[in-house]
Amino acid sequence: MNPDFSLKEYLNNRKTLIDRAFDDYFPGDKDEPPEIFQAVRYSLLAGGKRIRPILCLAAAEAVGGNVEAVMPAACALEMIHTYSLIHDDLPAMDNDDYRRGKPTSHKVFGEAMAILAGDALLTEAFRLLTDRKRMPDIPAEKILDVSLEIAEAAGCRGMVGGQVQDIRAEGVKVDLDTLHAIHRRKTGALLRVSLRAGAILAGAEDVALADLSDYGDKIGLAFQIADDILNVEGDPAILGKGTGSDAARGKMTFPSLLGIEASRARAEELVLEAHTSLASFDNRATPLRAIARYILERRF
Ligand code: GRG
Repeated sequence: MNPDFSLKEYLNNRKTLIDRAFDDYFPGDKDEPPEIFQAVRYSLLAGGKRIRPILCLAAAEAVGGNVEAVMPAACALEMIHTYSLIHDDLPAMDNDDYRRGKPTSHKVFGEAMAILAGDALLTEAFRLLTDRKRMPDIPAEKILDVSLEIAEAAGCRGMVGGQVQDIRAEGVKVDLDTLHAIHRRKTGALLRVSLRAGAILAGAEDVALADLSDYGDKIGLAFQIADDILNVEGDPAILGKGTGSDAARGKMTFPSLLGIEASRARAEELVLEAHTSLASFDNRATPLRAIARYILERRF
């Protein structure tokens, strides 16, 4: 690992670039009708770690690509993620009052507008992806491939399907394989495709793409285990949302199945495996190596 590399600086720099891009795509509430633009901006600019867009940009970098050239795809991934959080927080789902340290969308704008803000973010994400003016130097067939992969990762075969399996499993005792299968779709698919999107758009060779996909699988699972552990022993003030909700809902999680220590040990193993997946990459993958560890050690 490059000894001069600072992950903190890297993440801050990337977050600034991403926020600037969002400001450019959604400049304010001057558009009609203003309520929907306000609701979209409220959730998009509410903070968050920006892990998915940062992974997309870092994957592009790791294969020698240019960060700004893939920014629309990176932002589209964050928009899909943000829509999923808004809908997940709705009374019909988790009924949460706080997200990213702020009142949830439906608490501020009402339920109808929160549903529409989620719908708008999902739709606008594909608008951003498929607008030829946004990524003019990238071949159209690569953009098409990436759009399909993202749609698959976000839809019934990915995140939405995983959310359905997760709801179905509430209060039911499931085994470790089932838990893995749920999270591979619910959380893993979007993280994995974030890496693939950045790499494909930057022109990655097949071998590099396969290694990055493997890295994505490992960190996707590690991310979910870390999330489950934070739900047990995280600090709500730092998390920006409540804890203990998994146990209250009778949800099977990695800590409830394996215990906290074994869950942490499994996540540690996954981070090492993720590093192994990047063995053939040079220093341009330094950020990805550091992000794998951050995913485990994060406190929010
Ligand atoms: C409603 C279609 C639909 C799907 C919801 C993502 C999701 C599926 C639900 C969110 C609930 C949850 C706790 C999922 C597990 C892990 C996860 C996605 C956490 C939130 O992502 P972070 O930590 O959030 O990247 P920030 O706020 O940093 O962007």
